[in-house]
Amino acid sequence: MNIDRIVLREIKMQLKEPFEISSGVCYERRVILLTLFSDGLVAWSECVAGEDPGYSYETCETAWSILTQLILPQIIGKEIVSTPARMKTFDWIKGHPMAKAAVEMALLDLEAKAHNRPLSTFIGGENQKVKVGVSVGLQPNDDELANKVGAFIEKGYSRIKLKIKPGRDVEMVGNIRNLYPDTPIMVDANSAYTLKDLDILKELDQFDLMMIEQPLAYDDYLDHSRLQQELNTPICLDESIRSVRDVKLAAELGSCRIVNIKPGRVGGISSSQAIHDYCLKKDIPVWCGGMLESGVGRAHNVALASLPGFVLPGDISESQRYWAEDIVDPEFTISNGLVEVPTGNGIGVAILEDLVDRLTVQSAEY
Ligand code: OSB
Ligand code: MG
Repeated sequence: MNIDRIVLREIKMQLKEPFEISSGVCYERRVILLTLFSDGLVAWSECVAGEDPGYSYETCETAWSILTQLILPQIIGKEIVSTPARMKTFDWIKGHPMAKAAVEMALLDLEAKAHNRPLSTFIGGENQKVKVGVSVGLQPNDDELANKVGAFIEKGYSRIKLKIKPGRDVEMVGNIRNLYPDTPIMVDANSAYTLKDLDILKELDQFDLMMIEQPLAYDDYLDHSRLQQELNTPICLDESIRSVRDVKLAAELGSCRIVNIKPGRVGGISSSQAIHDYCLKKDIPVWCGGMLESGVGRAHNVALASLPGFVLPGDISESQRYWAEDIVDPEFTISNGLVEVPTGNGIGVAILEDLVDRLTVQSAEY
Protein backbone atom coordinates (compact mmCIF):
# COMPACT_ATOMS: atom_id res chain seq x y z
CA MET A 1 0.00 0.00 0.00
CA ASN A 2 1.48 3.29 -1.08
CA ILE A 3 0.26 6.34 0.82
CA ASP A 4 -0.65 8.74 -2.02
CA ARG A 5 -2.31 11.53 -0.09
CA ILE A 6 -2.96 12.48 3.53
CA VAL A 7 -5.45 14.95 4.98
CA LEU A 8 -5.38 15.93 8.64
CA ARG A 9 -8.31 18.00 9.86
CA GLU A 10 -9.62 19.44 13.05
CA ILE A 11 -13.38 19.61 13.21
CA LYS A 12 -15.51 21.23 15.87
CA MET A 13 -18.43 19.14 17.17
CA GLN A 14 -20.95 20.61 19.58
CA LEU A 15 -21.90 18.17 22.34
CA LYS A 16 -25.66 17.99 22.98
CA GLU A 17 -24.89 18.83 26.59
CA PRO A 18 -21.68 19.67 28.48
CA PHE A 19 -19.77 16.66 29.83
CA GLU A 20 -18.30 17.30 33.28
CA ILE A 21 -15.74 15.14 35.08
CA SER A 22 -13.68 15.80 38.23
CA SER A 23 -10.94 17.58 36.24
CA GLY A 24 -13.11 19.86 34.08
CA VAL A 25 -15.96 20.33 31.61
CA CYS A 26 -16.12 19.71 27.86
CA TYR A 27 -18.69 21.77 25.92
CA GLU A 28 -17.46 21.25 22.43
CA ARG A 29 -15.23 18.49 21.14
CA ARG A 30 -12.26 19.42 18.97
CA VAL A 31 -11.97 16.24 16.91
CA ILE A 32 -8.84 15.55 14.89
CA LEU A 33 -9.55 13.35 11.86
CA LEU A 34 -6.89 11.64 9.78
CA THR A 35 -7.61 10.48 6.21
CA LEU A 36 -5.22 8.29 4.23
CA PHE A 37 -5.56 7.72 0.47
CA SER A 38 -3.96 4.68 -1.14
CA ASP A 39 -4.64 3.06 -4.53
CA GLY A 40 -8.27 4.25 -4.62
CA LEU A 41 -8.94 3.31 -0.99
CA VAL A 42 -9.74 5.87 1.70
CA ALA A 43 -9.09 5.18 5.38
CA TRP A 44 -10.16 7.18 8.43
CA SER A 45 -9.20 7.52 12.07
CA GLU A 46 -9.70 9.93 14.94
CA CYS A 47 -7.19 11.33 17.40
CA VAL A 48 -8.81 11.47 20.85
CA ALA A 49 -6.50 14.05 22.45
CA GLY A 50 -8.41 16.46 24.69
CA GLU A 51 -9.06 20.19 24.57
CA ASP A 52 -6.98 20.57 27.75
CA PRO A 53 -4.43 18.40 29.59
CA GLY A 54 -6.89 17.43 32.38
CA TYR A 55 -7.11 13.75 31.41
CA SER A 56 -3.67 13.28 29.85
CA TYR A 57 -0.79 15.57 28.90
CA GLU A 58 -1.75 15.20 25.25
CA THR A 59 -3.94 17.95 23.82
CA CYS A 60 -5.21 18.80 20.33
CA GLU A 61 -2.17 21.09 19.97
CA THR A 62 0.46 18.51 21.01
CA ALA A 63 -1.11 15.84 18.80
CA TRP A 64 -1.34 18.22 15.83
CA SER A 65 2.31 19.13 16.29
CA ILE A 66 3.59 15.53 16.59
CA LEU A 67 1.48 14.41 13.63
CA THR A 68 2.32 17.26 11.26
CA GLN A 69 5.96 17.72 12.18
CA LEU A 70 7.19 14.22 12.91
CA ILE A 71 4.91 11.42 11.75
CA LEU A 72 2.88 12.30 8.65
CA PRO A 73 5.90 13.58 6.64
CA GLN A 74 7.42 10.11 7.17
CA ILE A 75 4.32 8.32 5.86
CA ILE A 76 3.50 10.27 2.71
CA GLY A 77 4.62 8.60 -0.49
CA LYS A 78 5.82 5.55 1.42
CA GLU A 79 5.00 1.94 0.74
CA ILE A 80 3.42 0.35 3.83
CA VAL A 81 4.18 -3.35 4.07
CA SER A 82 2.80 -3.89 7.55
CA THR A 83 1.26 -1.54 10.08
CA PRO A 84 3.28 -2.80 13.10
CA ALA A 85 6.56 -2.54 11.17
CA ARG A 86 5.79 1.02 10.07
CA MET A 87 4.70 2.04 13.57
CA LYS A 88 7.93 0.66 15.01
CA THR A 89 9.81 3.43 13.21
CA PHE A 90 8.03 5.91 15.53
CA ASP A 91 9.03 4.16 18.76
CA TRP A 92 11.83 6.72 19.23
CA ILE A 93 9.16 9.35 19.92
CA LYS A 94 8.54 9.05 23.64
CA GLY A 95 4.92 9.12 24.72
CA HIS A 96 2.26 10.84 22.58
CA PRO A 97 0.19 7.64 22.34
CA MET A 98 -2.94 9.42 21.07
CA ALA A 99 -1.08 10.95 18.13
CA LYS A 100 0.52 7.60 17.28
CA ALA A 101 -2.76 5.71 17.73
CA ALA A 102 -4.46 7.88 15.11
CA VAL A 103 -1.84 6.87 12.55
CA GLU A 104 -1.89 3.20 13.49
CA MET A 105 -5.68 3.01 13.38
CA ALA A 106 -5.92 4.71 9.97
CA LEU A 107 -3.29 2.29 8.61
CA LEU A 108 -5.28 -0.66 10.00
CA ASP A 109 -8.50 0.63 8.42
CA LEU A 110 -6.59 0.86 5.15
CA GLU A 111 -5.11 -2.62 5.51
CA ALA A 112 -8.49 -4.14 6.37
CA LYS A 113 -10.03 -2.40 3.33
CA ALA A 114 -7.20 -3.63 1.10
CA HIS A 115 -8.02 -7.17 2.28
CA ASN A 116 -11.78 -6.60 1.80
CA ARG A 117 -12.42 -7.38 5.43
CA PRO A 118 -14.18 -5.68 8.33
CA LEU A 119 -11.72 -4.14 10.79
CA SER A 120 -13.35 -6.19 13.55
CA THR A 121 -12.46 -9.65 12.24
CA PHE A 122 -9.22 -8.33 10.72
CA ILE A 123 -7.94 -7.63 14.25
CA GLY A 124 -9.32 -10.83 15.80
CA GLY A 125 -12.82 -9.71 16.77
CA GLU A 126 -15.40 -12.44 17.20
CA ASN A 127 -18.59 -10.83 18.42
CA GLN A 128 -21.24 -9.33 16.12
CA LYS A 129 -22.66 -7.14 18.88
CA VAL A 130 -21.02 -5.51 21.87
CA LYS A 131 -22.45 -4.71 25.30
CA VAL A 132 -22.53 -1.00 25.99
CA GLY A 133 -22.97 1.24 29.00
CA VAL A 134 -23.16 4.97 29.37
CA SER A 135 -20.92 7.40 31.21
CA VAL A 136 -22.94 10.10 32.94
CA GLY A 137 -21.12 13.36 33.71
CA LEU A 138 -21.42 15.34 36.94
CA GLN A 139 -24.80 17.11 37.06
CA PRO A 140 -25.83 20.37 38.79
CA ASN A 141 -27.85 18.41 41.38
CA ASP A 142 -29.02 14.93 42.41
CA ASP A 143 -32.47 15.29 40.84
CA GLU A 144 -31.07 16.02 37.42
CA LEU A 145 -28.67 13.11 37.77
CA ALA A 146 -31.51 10.78 38.76
CA ASN A 147 -33.57 11.89 35.75
CA LYS A 148 -30.66 11.36 33.37
CA VAL A 149 -29.90 7.94 34.81
CA GLY A 150 -33.56 6.94 34.57
CA ALA A 151 -33.69 7.93 30.91
CA PHE A 152 -30.54 5.96 30.10
CA ILE A 153 -31.88 2.86 31.87
CA GLU A 154 -35.06 3.28 29.84
CA LYS A 155 -32.91 3.38 26.68
CA GLY A 156 -31.55 -0.04 27.60
CA TYR A 157 -27.94 0.72 28.58
CA SER A 158 -26.55 -2.33 30.36
CA ARG A 159 -24.64 -0.35 32.98
CA ILE A 160 -24.46 3.19 34.26
CA LYS A 161 -21.17 4.94 35.06
CA LEU A 162 -21.41 7.90 37.41
CA LYS A 163 -18.66 10.49 37.51
CA ILE A 164 -17.71 11.37 41.09
CA LYS A 165 -15.47 13.87 42.87
CA PRO A 166 -14.95 14.88 46.52
CA GLY A 167 -18.24 16.29 47.80
CA ARG A 168 -20.20 14.56 45.05
CA ASP A 169 -19.75 10.94 46.01
CA VAL A 170 -21.28 8.85 48.84
CA GLU A 171 -24.60 10.67 49.15
CA MET A 172 -25.01 11.10 45.41
CA VAL A 173 -24.22 7.46 44.60
CA GLY A 174 -26.36 6.21 47.50
CA ASN A 175 -29.31 8.20 46.18
CA ILE A 176 -28.98 6.62 42.72
CA ARG A 177 -28.51 3.16 44.22
CA ASN A 178 -31.74 3.57 46.25
CA LEU A 179 -33.69 4.71 43.22
CA TYR A 180 -32.34 1.97 40.95
CA PRO A 181 -31.57 -1.03 43.19
CA ASP A 182 -31.06 -3.55 40.35
CA THR A 183 -29.05 -1.51 37.85
CA PRO A 184 -25.36 -2.33 37.34
CA ILE A 185 -23.63 0.86 38.50
CA MET A 186 -19.96 1.89 38.59
CA VAL A 187 -18.20 5.16 39.39
CA ASP A 188 -15.26 7.02 37.83
CA ALA A 189 -13.23 9.54 39.85
CA ASN A 190 -10.65 10.52 37.21
CA SER A 191 -7.91 10.68 39.87
CA ALA A 192 -9.77 13.05 42.21
CA TYR A 193 -8.86 11.27 45.48
CA THR A 194 -5.84 10.32 47.60
CA LEU A 195 -5.40 7.72 50.32
CA LYS A 196 -6.37 10.45 52.82
CA ASP A 197 -9.90 9.88 51.49
CA LEU A 198 -9.85 6.19 52.42
CA ASP A 199 -12.93 6.49 54.66
CA ILE A 200 -15.01 7.98 51.86
CA LEU A 201 -13.84 5.41 49.33
CA LYS A 202 -14.60 2.58 51.78
CA GLU A 203 -18.14 3.88 52.19
CA LEU A 204 -18.69 3.29 48.47
CA ASP A 205 -18.32 -0.44 49.15
CA GLN A 206 -21.89 -0.56 50.51
CA PHE A 207 -23.47 0.22 47.11
CA ASP A 208 -22.58 -3.01 45.32
CA LEU A 209 -20.72 -1.16 42.55
CA MET A 210 -19.26 -3.09 39.61
CA MET A 211 -16.02 -1.13 40.05
CA ILE A 212 -14.41 2.17 41.04
CA GLU A 213 -12.50 3.60 38.09
CA GLN A 214 -9.21 5.48 38.63
CA PRO A 215 -9.77 6.83 42.15
CA LEU A 216 -6.14 7.93 42.70
CA ALA A 217 -3.34 9.65 40.78
CA TYR A 218 -2.65 8.56 37.22
CA ASP A 219 0.90 7.43 38.02
CA ASP A 220 0.34 5.86 41.43
CA TYR A 221 0.33 2.06 41.24
CA LEU A 222 1.46 1.65 44.86
CA ASP A 223 -1.38 3.60 46.47
CA HIS A 224 -3.93 1.93 44.18
CA SER A 225 -2.59 -1.39 45.42
CA ARG A 226 -2.92 -0.26 49.06
CA LEU A 227 -6.44 0.97 48.37
CA GLN A 228 -7.49 -2.24 46.60
CA GLN A 229 -6.50 -4.20 49.72
CA GLU A 230 -8.92 -2.08 51.75
CA LEU A 231 -11.87 -2.33 49.35
CA ASN A 232 -14.24 -5.11 48.35
CA THR A 233 -15.22 -3.22 45.19
CA PRO A 234 -12.81 -3.91 42.31
CA ILE A 235 -10.63 -0.99 41.23
CA CYS A 236 -10.48 -0.41 37.47
CA LEU A 237 -7.55 1.55 36.08
CA ASP A 238 -7.97 3.96 33.17
CA GLU A 239 -5.41 6.84 33.16
CA SER A 240 -2.72 4.61 34.75
CA ILE A 241 -2.65 2.07 31.92
CA ARG A 242 -0.64 3.34 28.97
CA SER A 243 0.88 0.07 27.79
CA VAL A 244 1.00 -3.66 28.47
CA ARG A 245 3.97 -2.92 30.77
CA ASP A 246 1.72 -0.79 32.98
CA VAL A 247 -0.86 -3.60 33.13
CA LYS A 248 1.80 -6.09 34.20
CA LEU A 249 2.94 -3.69 36.93
CA ALA A 250 -0.64 -3.11 38.10
CA ALA A 251 -1.48 -6.81 38.04
CA GLU A 252 1.69 -7.84 39.91
CA LEU A 253 1.13 -5.14 42.54
CA GLY A 254 -2.59 -5.81 42.85
CA SER A 255 -3.41 -2.22 41.92
CA CYS A 256 -6.62 -3.17 40.11
CA ARG A 257 -8.90 -6.09 39.25
CA ILE A 258 -10.37 -4.67 36.04
CA VAL A 259 -8.81 -2.74 33.13
CA ASN A 260 -10.31 -0.04 30.90
CA ILE A 261 -8.73 -0.15 27.42
CA LYS A 262 -8.87 2.98 25.28
CA PRO A 263 -6.89 2.54 22.08
CA GLY A 264 -5.92 6.22 22.00
CA ARG A 265 -4.52 6.17 25.52
CA VAL A 266 -2.38 3.07 24.90
CA GLY A 267 -1.02 4.00 21.45
CA GLY A 268 -3.37 2.05 19.21
CA ILE A 269 -5.01 -1.28 18.45
CA SER A 270 -1.90 -3.42 18.62
CA SER A 271 -1.07 -2.20 22.13
CA SER A 272 -4.76 -2.69 23.04
CA GLN A 273 -4.55 -6.27 21.76
CA ALA A 274 -1.42 -6.94 23.85
CA ILE A 275 -3.22 -5.65 26.96
CA HIS A 276 -6.32 -7.66 26.05
CA ASP A 277 -4.30 -10.85 25.55
CA TYR A 278 -2.41 -10.45 28.83
CA CYS A 279 -5.62 -9.73 30.77
CA LEU A 280 -7.44 -12.68 29.18
CA LYS A 281 -4.59 -14.96 30.31
CA LYS A 282 -4.65 -13.48 33.82
CA ASP A 283 -8.47 -13.56 34.14
CA ILE A 284 -8.66 -9.78 34.39
CA PRO A 285 -11.90 -8.53 32.79
CA VAL A 286 -11.44 -5.65 30.33
CA TRP A 287 -13.81 -3.20 28.67
CA CYS A 288 -13.48 -0.51 26.05
CA GLY A 289 -13.41 3.05 27.35
CA GLY A 290 -14.49 6.15 25.45
CA MET A 291 -13.22 9.68 24.85
CA LEU A 292 -16.45 11.28 23.56
CA GLU A 293 -15.55 10.11 20.05
CA SER A 294 -17.26 10.98 16.82
CA GLY A 295 -18.58 8.05 14.78
CA VAL A 296 -15.09 7.54 13.32
CA GLY A 297 -13.37 6.83 16.64
CA ARG A 298 -16.48 4.96 17.79
CA ALA A 299 -16.24 2.60 14.80
CA HIS A 300 -12.66 1.72 15.77
CA ASN A 301 -13.70 1.22 19.41
CA VAL A 302 -16.61 -1.05 18.45
CA ALA A 303 -14.25 -3.18 16.32
CA LEU A 304 -11.83 -3.47 19.24
CA ALA A 305 -14.62 -4.29 21.69
CA SER A 306 -15.60 -7.28 19.53
CA LEU A 307 -12.51 -9.14 20.77
CA PRO A 308 -13.43 -11.99 23.13
CA GLY A 309 -11.83 -10.57 26.31
CA PHE A 310 -14.09 -7.50 26.30
CA VAL A 311 -16.57 -9.10 28.66
CA LEU A 312 -17.83 -5.95 30.39
CA PRO A 313 -20.00 -3.21 28.78
CA GLY A 314 -17.94 -0.45 27.14
CA ASP A 315 -18.32 3.34 27.16
CA ILE A 316 -19.49 3.07 23.56
CA SER A 317 -22.85 4.77 23.69
CA GLU A 318 -24.99 5.49 20.66
CA SER A 319 -24.22 8.54 18.49
CA GLN A 320 -27.38 10.33 19.70
CA ARG A 321 -26.08 10.34 23.27
CA TYR A 322 -23.41 12.84 22.19
CA TRP A 323 -24.33 14.53 18.91
CA ALA A 324 -27.38 15.99 17.20
CA GLU A 325 -25.81 14.70 13.99
CA ASP A 326 -22.88 12.27 13.86
CA ILE A 327 -20.41 12.37 10.95
CA VAL A 328 -20.90 8.72 9.93
CA ASP A 329 -23.58 6.79 8.08
CA PRO A 330 -25.13 4.77 9.52
CA GLU A 331 -24.69 6.31 12.93
CA PHE A 332 -24.35 4.04 15.96
CA THR A 333 -27.55 3.03 17.70
CA ILE A 334 -28.30 0.92 20.76
CA SER A 335 -30.79 -1.89 20.93
CA ASN A 336 -31.28 -4.20 23.92
CA GLY A 337 -28.12 -2.82 25.52
CA LEU A 338 -26.05 -3.75 22.46
CA VAL A 339 -24.37 -1.93 19.59
CA GLU A 340 -23.88 -3.79 16.31
CA VAL A 341 -20.39 -4.26 14.94
CA PRO A 342 -20.31 -2.96 11.33
CA THR A 343 -19.83 -5.70 8.74
CA GLY A 344 -18.60 -3.56 5.83
CA ASN A 345 -14.92 -3.38 4.94
CA GLY A 346 -12.58 -1.56 7.33
CA ILE A 347 -14.41 0.54 9.92
CA GLY A 348 -17.59 -0.24 8.00
CA VAL A 349 -19.23 3.19 8.12
CA ALA A 350 -19.33 5.91 5.47
CA ILE A 351 -18.15 9.41 6.35
CA LEU A 352 -20.51 12.35 5.75
CA GLU A 353 -17.84 14.38 3.97
CA ASP A 354 -19.98 17.45 3.30
CA LEU A 355 -20.74 17.69 7.00
CA VAL A 356 -17.07 17.12 7.88
CA ASP A 357 -16.11 19.92 5.47
CA ARG A 358 -18.61 22.28 7.11
CA LEU A 359 -17.24 21.49 10.58
CA THR A 360 -13.57 21.81 9.64
CA VAL A 361 -11.61 24.57 11.40
CA GLN A 362 -8.11 23.71 10.20
CA SER A 363 -6.48 21.21 7.90
CA ALA A 364 -3.10 20.10 6.61
CA GLU A 365 -2.49 18.16 3.41
CA TYR A 366 0.36 16.03 2.14
O1 OSB B 1 -12.46 8.85 32.21
O2 OSB B 1 -13.47 7.56 30.90
C1 OSB B 1 -13.09 8.68 31.18
C2 OSB B 1 -14.50 11.17 28.66
C3 OSB B 1 -13.42 12.01 28.48
C4 OSB B 1 -12.28 11.78 29.21
C5 OSB B 1 -12.21 10.72 30.12
C6 OSB B 1 -13.29 9.86 30.28
C7 OSB B 1 -14.47 10.12 29.55
C8 OSB B 1 -15.69 9.33 29.70
C9 OSB B 1 -16.64 9.37 28.52
O3 OSB B 1 -15.99 8.74 30.69
C10 OSB B 1 -16.91 8.06 27.93
C11 OSB B 1 -17.63 8.20 26.61
O4 OSB B 1 -16.97 8.43 25.58
O5 OSB B 1 -18.85 8.08 26.60
MG1 MG C 1 -12.17 6.97 33.13
